[in-house]
Amino acid sequence: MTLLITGGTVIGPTGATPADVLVDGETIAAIHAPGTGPSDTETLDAAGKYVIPGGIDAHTHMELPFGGTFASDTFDTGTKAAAFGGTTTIIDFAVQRTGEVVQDGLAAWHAKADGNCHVDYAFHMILGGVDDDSLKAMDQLVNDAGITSFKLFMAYPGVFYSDDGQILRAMQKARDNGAVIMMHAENGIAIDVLIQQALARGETDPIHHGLTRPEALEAEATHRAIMLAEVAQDCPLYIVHLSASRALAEVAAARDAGRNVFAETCPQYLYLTLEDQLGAPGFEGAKWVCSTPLRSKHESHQKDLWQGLRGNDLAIVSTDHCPFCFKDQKELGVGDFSKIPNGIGGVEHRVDLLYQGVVDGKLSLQRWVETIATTPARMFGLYPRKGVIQPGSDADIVVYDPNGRTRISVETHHMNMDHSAYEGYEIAGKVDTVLSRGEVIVSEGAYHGAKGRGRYLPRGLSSYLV
Ligand code: DUC
Ligand code: ZN
Ligand code: ZN
Repeated sequence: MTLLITGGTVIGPTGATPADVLVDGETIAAIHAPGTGPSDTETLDAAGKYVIPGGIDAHTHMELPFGGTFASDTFDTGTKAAAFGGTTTIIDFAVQRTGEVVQDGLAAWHAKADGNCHVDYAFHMILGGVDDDSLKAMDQLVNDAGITSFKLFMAYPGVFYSDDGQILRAMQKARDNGAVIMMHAENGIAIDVLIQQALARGETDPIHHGLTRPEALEAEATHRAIMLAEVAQDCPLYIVHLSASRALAEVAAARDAGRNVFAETCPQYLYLTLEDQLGAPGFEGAKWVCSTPLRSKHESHQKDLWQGLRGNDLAIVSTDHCPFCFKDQKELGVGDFSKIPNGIGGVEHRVDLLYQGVVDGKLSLQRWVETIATTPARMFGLYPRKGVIQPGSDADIVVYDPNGRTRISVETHHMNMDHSAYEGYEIAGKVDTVLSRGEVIVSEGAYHGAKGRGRYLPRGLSSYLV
């Protein structure tokens, strides 16, 4: 079946071009000058709208067991919500828990996702224990399983934490096999001291989650990760959920020095703050407990992060989608902020929230598309199948209406959460139509896809590998 998307403006990393896009089956067949495509096909009118590659959220945690509970979106609910928001690929984190065989952790993630996803999906692998076996497993995952990126944690001692020696060994392995090391860069050993001291002083409210994870300990860990990657012969390093100015400065300095260092930020760090959200009265702030934490509005973090996005020191915007309901889940931390499950849900809103950056003059249209789709595809070995509108690529396409409006609310979102981190936010734009591999799965706010239609995407090596 063919479909001609007519009258729209195609946005890609190289610019905005009025063009008609011909979809044949699951892929893009041709890009035609306006009005010159075949006349015997079904058409989709995109006049006055942007035609962009489907969003790729390179950082989600569906069903993650964490903080004594499970992230509340399943692969079913989470990928459907993603589709509504114009995200047609997610890269979730499979988990090797400490003491577990890496391949068993991966098999468990396939079992959760298989047959349940509404859009295509891939996996990174969290290594909860770096030892001889897991180092060997890294090679096997890169060569046979389509997993070419591994996340390590400098935070969460006793849970996911790796020490510097373990990190160095994993980086050396990645340097050899071409994988990317993704780093949760916070000094978890020092943070745990600050947490114990705060609790001993009776400081139990959610805001103390942020106050015990100061910016300095993100910057320090970011610096250390960059230095360890240098020792590992410039192993490709990708800093996840970067939230703060001084951590960004570390990444920028490394990049200026020509290093193989990349970073992502997330919408929560671009829009939400320590004071206004995490510091909300009573226990309300628990909704915004995530790590790295929201930062102070009295410092220049948000301005610096937007600038970093413009200049490519921040390559990607992902969500770190890790939703927990307020009732019974966030409430596990009443009276002790350290027991609040860490995570914010946002997989449905990333494309819109970043478009608001375009409206606000903080990001160009091209950079919007690059940070939400094209660069994630290139960074994580999905390009050119995903992340671009060009012949031969999967027909994952979003028709975006710059004259529409989106109001974010728990009343209307599709994520399995009993609150919204962005309640009441208004976006001057709207996801109009979403195609996933040529199939219209969302139009006029209605869902036409199906659970199980999403496919696993084995990934290649990063396009940015040098
Ligand atoms: N941070 C979060 O907020 N949630 C899940 C894991 C993480 O690193
Ligand atoms: Zn993390
Ligand atoms: Zn995460």
